[in-house]
Amino acid sequence: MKKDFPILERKINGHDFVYLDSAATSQKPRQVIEAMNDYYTNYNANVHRGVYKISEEASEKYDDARSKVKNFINASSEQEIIYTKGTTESINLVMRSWGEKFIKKGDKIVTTIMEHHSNFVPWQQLASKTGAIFEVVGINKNYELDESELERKIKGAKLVAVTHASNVLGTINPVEKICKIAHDNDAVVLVDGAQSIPHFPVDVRKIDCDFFAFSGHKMLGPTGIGVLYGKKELLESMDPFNYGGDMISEVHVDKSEWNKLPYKFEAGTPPIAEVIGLGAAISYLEKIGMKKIREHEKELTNYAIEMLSKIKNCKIIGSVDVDKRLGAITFDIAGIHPHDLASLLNEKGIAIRTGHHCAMPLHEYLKLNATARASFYIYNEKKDVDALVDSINYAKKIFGVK
Ligand code: C6P
Repeated sequence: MKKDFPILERKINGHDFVYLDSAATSQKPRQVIEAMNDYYTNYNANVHRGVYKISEEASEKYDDARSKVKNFINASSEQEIIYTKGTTESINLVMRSWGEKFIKKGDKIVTTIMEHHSNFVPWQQLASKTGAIFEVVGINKNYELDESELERKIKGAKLVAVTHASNVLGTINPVEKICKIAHDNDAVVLVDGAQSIPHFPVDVRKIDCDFFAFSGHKMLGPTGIGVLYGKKELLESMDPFNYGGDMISEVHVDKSEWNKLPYKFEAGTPPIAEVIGLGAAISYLEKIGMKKIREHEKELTNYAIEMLSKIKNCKIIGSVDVDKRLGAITFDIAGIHPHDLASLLNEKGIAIRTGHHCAMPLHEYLKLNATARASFYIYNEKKDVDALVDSINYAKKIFGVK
């Protein structure tokens, strides 16, 4: 499969390229690159506007991608699939179009300490603007959400915003159970699926979430395209996010009327090549099978945890139970700053991420300044883990750390 990813054939600093930063963005297979190239080369035209051949071809491919997304997450209808720029924009859309309309002073918004800033800051800001109560659920010693705190805080909540899987801890949250508790309390649930959808099967109807947000670029697709899934009745109750072309059905000097779903939320010319690229990415993932992808990553994660645990003074910040986590492994090597470690790994052709991974509240909670993170995807192999471990040991030698 690695041969489908041209970038992985590169040499970096004279070494084979070992890409361990797929939680930040995944690499793209030829099939996705070629689908986008084909659009620009052979049928570049705006969609839903022209009655000429290439515009019809572009519209057909564009619409086909929405149907692929709908089937991929098992939504009820294509009207529930809104294209956005990515997870961040999807969540901001909900904050502005649903939150600003329905959240009032004294209402309770519940989120968690393991959120990415994208699913934390919008709610913190909405609470501060409206006078709503902002509650944050903590984690236990196994790096899982504290369930009793969660149940207590959800009581009386109007919105629960929770990540499906943490980009730092790798923890997979029991979102189905959270939706059940939240709905028993009449709360709306938004699930941040940025880190889950690339790695295992997602069924939004089984989860029963009200909103589900994700990005194309972490699931083999291009940047600049993401999705907001929302239950139809909720989307219908919301105001538009942006105003302009395509999102209207009628415009008069004194008033306008909105287009039907999903177009009500898609103002302006959409990112057509990116939508087509996302469709190709979904086809690629489906051809392999999401269950098979999960199995491969579980095996790799297990191996990585086993090998990293053998390194003296290497602390894994996350659960060691692979059934409950993803292959994004955050760790700390006592005595080496993560940035220094990453620079040395780069010399060996290995790419990892360091810093707070856009999860500062979690780092503060865990009393950590910065951490290192290696994250795996379908194209990684055990030999990539071996290269990582060998290079960490090399870095320890260079820095004189035991
Ligand atoms: N996390 C990481 O290295 P965007 O940037 O909109 O595509 O995705 C934001 C986002 C939201 N939620 C979670 C759980 C995420 O992990 C991310 C993106 C990357 O961890 C880049 S900061």
